[in-house]
Amino acid sequence: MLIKQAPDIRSSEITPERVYRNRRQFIQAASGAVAGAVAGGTVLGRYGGTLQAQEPIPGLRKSPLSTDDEPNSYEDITSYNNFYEFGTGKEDPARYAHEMSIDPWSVRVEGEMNKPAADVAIEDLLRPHALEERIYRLRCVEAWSMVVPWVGIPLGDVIKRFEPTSKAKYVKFETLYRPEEMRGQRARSLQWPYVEGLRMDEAMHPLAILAVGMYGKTLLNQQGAPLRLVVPWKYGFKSIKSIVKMEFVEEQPRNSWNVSIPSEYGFYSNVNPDVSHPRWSQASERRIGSFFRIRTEPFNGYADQVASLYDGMDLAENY
Ligand SMILES: Nc1nc2c(c(=O)[nH]1)N[C@H]1C(S)=C(S)[C@@H](COP(=O)(O)O)O[C@H]1N2
Ligand SMILES: [Mo]
Repeated sequence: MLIKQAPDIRSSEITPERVYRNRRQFIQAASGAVAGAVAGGTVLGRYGGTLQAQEPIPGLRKSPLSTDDEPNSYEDITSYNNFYEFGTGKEDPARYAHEMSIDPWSVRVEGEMNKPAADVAIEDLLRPHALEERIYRLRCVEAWSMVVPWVGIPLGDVIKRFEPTSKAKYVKFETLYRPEEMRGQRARSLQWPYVEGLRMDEAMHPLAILAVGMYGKTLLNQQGAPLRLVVPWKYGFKSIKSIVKMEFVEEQPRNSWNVSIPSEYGFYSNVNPDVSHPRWSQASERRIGSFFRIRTEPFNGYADQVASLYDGMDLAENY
């Protein structure tokens, strides 16, 4: 894929040392690494003419839940993105997402839960958990796909800490709303903030993760730094980026794509080759970086693990 050379890196785009230190602390907290275990300092990625800081993440475990598919290149994964907060073009996120500041970052957790509502600093959200590498297929509803070596933690482990009550039937997520830094939010391409949701049993499924990195380093902003959802058996739009809020709710949340075009995008959005999108077939997909189309698998190849979540449901009706 296209990698743009940085034509002109202004010093204002270079992250100050203080920010590096903070980010390093959050990664160390999360991976349980002792101080000084981060070798090599900061790694800088150059994409779309911008410079962003990434931290190497030490002490990663490899998850047995990974796919054997060959991961896409780092360049493909970080230069061809959907993140409408920065524009509707696939290259817009790589070009403009550096305008979003992600440090400090906290997540508001509230709703039907026993623990009191709280603004949880990302360091504290991650601290009790061991980060692991999970290689997953990501299937966009637009019939392209990628394979990404994510770094993250099971969403269910985080949810349990807040002790949702029996009234918590769904989890609702929201992305940062900050139009000064997210130029796509100054347009009405979608409802802002971006909202997504999962049924509680989907959210608790061990395949659902919160990702903070990929290829062994922290996420770039265009990927949804510093914290995004990844739900590999669903179309990509469920995997909401740059999360600032998690709420336990009784009613099914109205997700942004469903609000904007309900006839085309539902709530469940499980990958399903048998149910066409109104404007195109979902039977096959093009893996980014490859010329050929491949067959799309039910539940994106994760049917053995997740199909039972939908026993008795009509998946053409509940698309
Ligand atoms: N906040 C937010 N999250 C988002 C989107 C978005 O526009 N805004 N796009 C979604 C879509 S349609 C896809 S396919 C994936 C793309 O993830 P990637 O860019 O990391 O491949 O992010 C999803 N998460
Ligand atoms: Mo997508």
